Amino acid sequence: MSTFYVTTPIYYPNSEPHAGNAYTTIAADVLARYHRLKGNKVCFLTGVDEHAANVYNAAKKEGLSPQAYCDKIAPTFVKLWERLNISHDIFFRTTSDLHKRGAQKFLNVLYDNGDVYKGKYEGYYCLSCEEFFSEKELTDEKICPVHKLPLQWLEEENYFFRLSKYQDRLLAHIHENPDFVYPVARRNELLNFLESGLQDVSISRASLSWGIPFPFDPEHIIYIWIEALSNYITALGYETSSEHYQTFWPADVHMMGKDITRFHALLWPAMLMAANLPLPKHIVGHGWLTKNGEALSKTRGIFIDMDGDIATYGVDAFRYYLLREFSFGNDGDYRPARLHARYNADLANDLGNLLNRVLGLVNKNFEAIPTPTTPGEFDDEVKEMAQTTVDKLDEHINTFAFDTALETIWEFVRRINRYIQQTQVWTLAKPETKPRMGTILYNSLEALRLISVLISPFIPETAEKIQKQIGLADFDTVAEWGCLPAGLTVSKGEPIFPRIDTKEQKQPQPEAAVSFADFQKLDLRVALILAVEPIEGADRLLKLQVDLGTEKRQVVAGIAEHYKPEALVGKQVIVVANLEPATIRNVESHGMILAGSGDSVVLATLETEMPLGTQVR
Ligand code: ME8
Repeated sequence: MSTFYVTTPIYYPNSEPHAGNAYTTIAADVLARYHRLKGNKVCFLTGVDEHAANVYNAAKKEGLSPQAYCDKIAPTFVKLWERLNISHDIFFRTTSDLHKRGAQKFLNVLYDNGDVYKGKYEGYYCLSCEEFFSEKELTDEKICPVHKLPLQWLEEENYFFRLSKYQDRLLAHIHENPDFVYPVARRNELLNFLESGLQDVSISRASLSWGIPFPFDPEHIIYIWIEALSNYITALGYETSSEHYQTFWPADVHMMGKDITRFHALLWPAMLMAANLPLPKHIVGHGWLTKNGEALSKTRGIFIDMDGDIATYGVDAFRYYLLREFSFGNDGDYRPARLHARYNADLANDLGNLLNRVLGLVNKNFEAIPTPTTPGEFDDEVKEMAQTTVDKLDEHINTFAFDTALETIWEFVRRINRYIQQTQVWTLAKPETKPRMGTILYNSLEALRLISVLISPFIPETAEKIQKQIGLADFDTVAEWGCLPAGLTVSKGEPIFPRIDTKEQKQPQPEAAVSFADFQKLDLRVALILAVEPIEGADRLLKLQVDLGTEKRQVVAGIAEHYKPEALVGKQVIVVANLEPATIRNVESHGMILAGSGDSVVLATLETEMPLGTQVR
C-alpha cells in the first residue's frame, strides 16, 4: 500500500480563520480524500502556529495570556474545518509538548551538524509576516509590502542558520526535480530569487518571551519560521522517530499560498539537508483569493462571508465553487454572483436534474434498478468515456489542476444528459422497447454512481446523497464501470441542489410584440464551430470560426467565462446569419451565436444534430 502525507500551513491563530485559510485546507482535503479513495494510507496534517508575535499582541489587546488566547482561538479553526467537512487526521498545535520537544531536538541536530552560529542582526521586521525585509525590497516609508503596515527596526544578537551554504544544492534540486515546486510560475520565481544569492538567516530572538527556548541557550527563543516549519515532522513524532514518522516522512505535498512558498521551497529543504533528512516531494503554492480585487487580510479586515454563502448554498457548493472557478496557481476574485451561477448551472441543473430525471424514470417504469440486458447505440461510447474520465481525473489531480479535474467530471455529467436525450429513453416504455429502456437507465445510474465516486473528494456530502438515493447502503468507492448491482430500490429522489433564485432577481419582462413578418427577417442557421481563440485583452470574448454549410464565418461571442475554447470545437450552434457585421475589440464579427443568458450562459443547440445551414424558425 502506498502512503500519502499532505499538509496545510499551520495558520496563525491571531484571529479566527478566514476564507483564504479555508481555500488551502479544502484543496489539501481533496488530495487526502482522493488518495484514501485510491486505497492509499493517508496522513493529513493541519494546525495552528501559536508562538507568533501577532498572537502575542492580539492576546495582550484582550488582556489574556498568549496561551489562554490560543486556547480560545484554536477551537474556532477546528470548528470551521468540521463545518467544511475537512478530513484531517491531525490538528496540531505548536504549544503542544510533542512539538516543543521535537522542535528543540531538530535545532540541536542543526547545531551539532555545525550549521548554526552566533552573530548580530539588524533590519526592518514585519510582525505580521514574522520576516525581515532587506532595504532593496522596501520604499522610503518602510512599509511591509504584504501587509502595508509600518515595519519595526530590530537589532539583536542572534543565532544564524547557514542557509547560504545550501544555495547550490537547492538550485540543483529544483533543476533536477521539475515537479518539486508547483506551479511553474512559482518555480521560476524561486529560481530567480536563488540566482540572486541566499544569505544566512537569523533563527533566534532574544527580545521575545513567547516561544520555544533554544535548547542550548535558553535566553533565546527559536525564530518562529524555523519552529513552524519543523511542525511537519514534529507532528508525526520526529522526536522519538516514531513508527508514524517513519511511515509518512517525507511529505508528498506541502500545500500553501504563494506568500510562503519561499520558506517552504528554500529554507525548509535547506534545514532538512542540514539535518540529513529527505525532502518533501511537492511544494504547491496557489494564488491569492481576493475580494473585489483586494487581498484578504486579517490585519486589514477584508474578508469573504463564508457563513452567509454556506448558509445559502451549502458546504459542497462553496467547496465546488472555490475549486472549479479558479485556476489553482493563479489569483482568483471571489464573487458571490458567480457562486450563485455555478450553483444553478453546474450543480442544480447539470448534476441535480440528471439524478432526478433518471430516478424519476426508474420509479415510474420499474420496481427496482433493472438488469442491463439490451445493449444499444451510444452505450460503448459512454462506457469508454467513463474510463477516460477516471484516467484524466488522476492526471489533473496529480498536477493540482482542480478546476480542470472538475471540468473533466462535468463533461461526463453532460455526456450522460446527452445520452438520455439521444436515446429518448422516456419514449421506450412500450413492452417491446422496455428492456432497452431498462438498460439505458441502468447505464445512467451506473454513470451516476461512478460520478459520485469521482466527486467525493471534492463534494463528499453530495457524493453520499447520490449513492443513498441510488439505493447503495454503504459508500461504494470503486472507480470502475459496471459495479452497480441491479435490483436495488432507488429513492424517490429529493433534489440534491434545489434551484435557488435570488429575491432581487428580476423576472424577465416580455418584450413588446413583434410581427411575424419582422421575426421572419431573422436568418437563423445551424452552424458548426470549427476553431476558437481567446481575444487578447478581452476576458469575456472568444473569436469563433463557424461553418454554415455554404460558407465559413468569423463570429465574436461573449462566452469566454462560461466555455473553454477546446470544449466548443465540434459543437453545433445556432447563428444569426444576417446580423450587420460589427468590429468588436478590433475583431470582425459576422453574425451572432444564440445562447440562454441568465445566471449562466448556455449555448442554444438543436435537440439532435442537423445538416449545416439548416434554417431555424
Ligand atoms: O503564514 N488567498 O500563517 P497564516 C488564499 N503561520 N490563501 C490564503 C489567503 C488568500 N487571500 N490568505 C491566507 C502563516 N491564505 C504561517 C505558516 S507554515 C509552517 C507557517 C492561506 O495564518 C494560504 O495558504 O498567515 C497562506 O499561505 C496561509 O493562509 C497563510 O496563513
